[in-house]
Amino acid sequence: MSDLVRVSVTDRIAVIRVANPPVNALSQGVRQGLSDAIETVDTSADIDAAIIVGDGRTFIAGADISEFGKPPQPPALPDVINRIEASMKPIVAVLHGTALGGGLEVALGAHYRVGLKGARVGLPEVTLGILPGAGGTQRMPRLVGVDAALDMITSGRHVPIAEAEKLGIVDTVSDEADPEAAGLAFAAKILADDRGVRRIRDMDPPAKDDAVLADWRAKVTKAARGQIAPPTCVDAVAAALSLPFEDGLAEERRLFKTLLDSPQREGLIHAFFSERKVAKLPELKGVEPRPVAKIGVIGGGTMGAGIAFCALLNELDVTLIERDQDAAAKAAGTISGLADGSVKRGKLTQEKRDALVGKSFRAVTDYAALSDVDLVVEAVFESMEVKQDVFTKLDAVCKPGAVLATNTSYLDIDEIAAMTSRPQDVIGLHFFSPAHIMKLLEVVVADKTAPEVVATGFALAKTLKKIAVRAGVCDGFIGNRMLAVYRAAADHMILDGASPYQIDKALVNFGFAMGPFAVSDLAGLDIGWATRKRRAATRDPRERVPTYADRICENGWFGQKTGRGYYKYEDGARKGTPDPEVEQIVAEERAKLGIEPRAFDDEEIVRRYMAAMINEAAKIVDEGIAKRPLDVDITLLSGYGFPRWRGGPMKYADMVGLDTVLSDIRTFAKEDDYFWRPARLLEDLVAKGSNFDSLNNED
Ligand code: HSC
Ligand code: NAD
Repeated sequence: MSDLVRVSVTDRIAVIRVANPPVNALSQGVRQGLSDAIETVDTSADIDAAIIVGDGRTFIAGADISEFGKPPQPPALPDVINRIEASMKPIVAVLHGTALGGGLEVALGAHYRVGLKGARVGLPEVTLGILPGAGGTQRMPRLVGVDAALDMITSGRHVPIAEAEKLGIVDTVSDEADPEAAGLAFAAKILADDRGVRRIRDMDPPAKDDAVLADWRAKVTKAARGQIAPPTCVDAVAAALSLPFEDGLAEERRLFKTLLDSPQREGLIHAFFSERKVAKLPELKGVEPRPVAKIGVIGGGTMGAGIAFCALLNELDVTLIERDQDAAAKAAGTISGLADGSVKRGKLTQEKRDALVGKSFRAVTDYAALSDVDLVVEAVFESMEVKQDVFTKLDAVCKPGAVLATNTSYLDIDEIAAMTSRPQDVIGLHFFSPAHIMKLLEVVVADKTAPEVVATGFALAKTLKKIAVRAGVCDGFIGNRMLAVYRAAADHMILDGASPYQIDKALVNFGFAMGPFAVSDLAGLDIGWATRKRRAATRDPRERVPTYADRICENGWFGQKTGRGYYKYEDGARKGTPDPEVEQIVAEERAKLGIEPRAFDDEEIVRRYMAAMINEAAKIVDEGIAKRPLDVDITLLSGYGFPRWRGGPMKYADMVGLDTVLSDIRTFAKEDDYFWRPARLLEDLVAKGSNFDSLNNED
């Protein structure tokens, strides 16, 4: 018997205990152990029934994701589950923690299911680009009906145990805290009532209604925007409704394999593991963060108010400092408005809202109110002078050990830190707008930042339910520095003949949440205009300048907030429509520059955009601004709308082939060898026949 699955017997009931920490994933040893355990149960005259429990904090959280893409090792999970179901003695699965994916499928192979309070169940395979491939798509519809099954399978959501009981996924929810005790009590009752075995495979499937399936297919295909797993899940469930059980299983396995072999699966699993690895930095091993309960926020504008609200929602005490009473009152009003919105959407109770805004928050003007805060986030205007003045004041009032953070987008944090007597406590915490919604937090480490301060940044991100990425100091850190370059590639394509609408469309079709021009309209065109003006004096004469963008700004068209930008937003619409006047401006600027426009197809647009992005990312990794390629991937996935199923730009580059990307860059360099300068790291990796992923495991 494998060590990962232990069997003991209590009162003629076998306890099959899966012990594969941390989440009892169904690795080969667990599958073998489960199979052997059922054999023992079936052949022992001393056993009348069995319960399957998970050791530690959870039942089984699914197949072992790290095995996907490697040669399969027997026994296959579907066979193990069929073996459990075939047992002649009642088998009870006891679900605590999270029973997910293959874990829930094991439970569906059992004859009865008991849930513990607080447990959640789900079939999240779709989020990894696959489908429940161990009978989930065949058994779940038989158990809960087509709509409930498709809802779970195509969304991957974690269903709270009370809802799972209502749906009929579990037979009962036990009050016991201990899974073994709950399972033994339930199994004893099954035996006392002589209820015997009960197999989902023997249940009739729900009737097949083609119209219902067509609706689901249309709905998930639209939402999936290029992802193949969701509609394939619908196909698998359709098989459950029309085929005998065994044939349905075979069809499920066939569909599973097509998804398993797809690059989308590779991209999504890379995203899954990278999201977990991103916070594991060798430099933070064994470093304790400083405790943070009270924070200060300086500036209550777009970012400051969002950061303050996010902190309040996550139980921190917040003191906000503004320039004068009016601005403080305005900031307090913004935060009340955000809180009211949350109450309206059912995210916050009125009572909780009143406590957060009334007791845990205050907006004032006197920096003395910050004397006992543990951490401050500065979010004032993007001006070195203003920020340095703020940090001088913070240095004077904050207690020793308080972390002093800036939310600057581009400025040199070393210069800001130099204004204080404690540069070791100064760090960048770069939030994204809207700060209470966007997941990404760049933790920007300056020259003298102490390791505990970096650890505190990561711990704060966890408190705020954000994904933190470590970045070094440079103009724009990881994300905005890349954005400047891939946006420039898009601008060059416009100068040469593409339209903003064609570029946006090509990139949305590629999978981006939005195209770069729609993004600019959302963020405000004035930001880029100010940056161009700031950089004009130091600009290299070889740099191509998107003068058309300045012309648009000169008209006062700053995007959505002014009703006009690259797109027109009529009557406050949030989705813009193409603007012929913008195209006219672009045409005029091309003529002024003597450019004869040429046609671009969508493929070339994507190749240029991605090559620019990947090349800059390679420079960022080479310079140590991002420690690993995965840090770049997570930045783009969680802050810049990069399609998750492509894994991030570095993973995408690996999948396309670095030699292909480099060859594109060299081709483009023939017309503009100033912009298209290949990154040294990219050249090195191509020369070695290696890839970005090879750098993800270096400590
Ligand atoms: C599946 O089940 C497919 C099936 O349909 C079977 C198909 C077979 C078909 C065969 C046909 C022939 N595997 O997240 P945390 C690691 S697909 C391996 O920080 P939490 C994780 O990397 C699976 N490792 O903890 C981390 O490692 P580290 C469906 C897994 O408490 C550590 O565990 N299931 C793993 O915040 C802790 O994880 C899912 O998608 C796995 N399945 O959250 C569930 N799961 O310490 C995925 C976790 O080295 N997991 N790890 O960094 C989760 O959603 C979360 O981990 C939990 C816990 C909610 C379980
Ligand atoms: P904003 O103009 O909306 O707000 C700035 C606020 O700071 C104003 O309310 C102003 O009254 C206040 N302020 C100015 N000087 C102050 C002082 N000395 N003391 C106290 N309050 C003062 O600006 P924003 O968009 O919130 O940007 C703030 C910072 O966040 C900037 O550094 C910006 O680069 C950065 N940032 C902005 C975004 C974004 O999308 N807007 C995203 C990430 C980071």
